[in-house]
Amino acid sequence: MDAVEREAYIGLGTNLGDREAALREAIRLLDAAEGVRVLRVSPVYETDPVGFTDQPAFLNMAAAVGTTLSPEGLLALCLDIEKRMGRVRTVRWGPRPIDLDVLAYDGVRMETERLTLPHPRLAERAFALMPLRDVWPADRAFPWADAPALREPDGVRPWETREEFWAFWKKGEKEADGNVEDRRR
Ligand code: A4P
Ligand code: MG
Repeated sequence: MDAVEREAYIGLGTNLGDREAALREAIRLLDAAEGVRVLRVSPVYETDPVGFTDQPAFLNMAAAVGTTLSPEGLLALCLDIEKRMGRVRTVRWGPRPIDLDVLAYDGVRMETERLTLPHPRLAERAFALMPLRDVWPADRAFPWADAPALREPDGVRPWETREEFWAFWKKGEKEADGNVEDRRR
């Protein structure tokens, strides 16, 4: 029996090495994984570091995925991709070649030792909320629309968006809607 596909939202962040290449590689690995397909990607934002501030600026973005994995399965995939891409955990909130967080999974609310959904610090973080809003389904209200972090999204700037940035991934399938791609249409 085929498992039901549900929609989940991954936040991506990077502030070490070739940041562009890291975003592209992480999206490619997500889409290539069994039980996951990337439905939409947000524009890329350049963001000032939050938490531990003495580190380089981040690139942040979000992706909507259709998945038959459980929430725990999707988290495990994210951690595996981070590991395969060479992330070594040192300082909490410190610099990283790639960070993949499960921002939300369908309407699921849960809190275990390994996984909290929606992501515990989401509501405070413009660098996660702005791209998440970009990939949120147009026909559903955005639950964090009134979050204070969105009112004055300091330190979050649209990053240079290039036509060819996602060309490898679009596979020539869809035309651009702004710069958010939607493969469901
Ligand atoms: N975990 C629980 N819930 C989740 C979830 N929904 N998604 C657990 C992902 N992980 C979740 O995270 C630690 C553990 O959290 C995971 O093993 C998982 O079991 P981590 O990625 O190992 O550690 P971390 O990322 O260093 O810490 P943390 O607390 O997750 O940091 P954040 O919240 O990811 O923040 N500033 C800007 N501008 N842009 C950024 O992207 N990122 C961070 C990291 C700090 N400042 C930033 C940015
Ligand atoms: Mg993380």
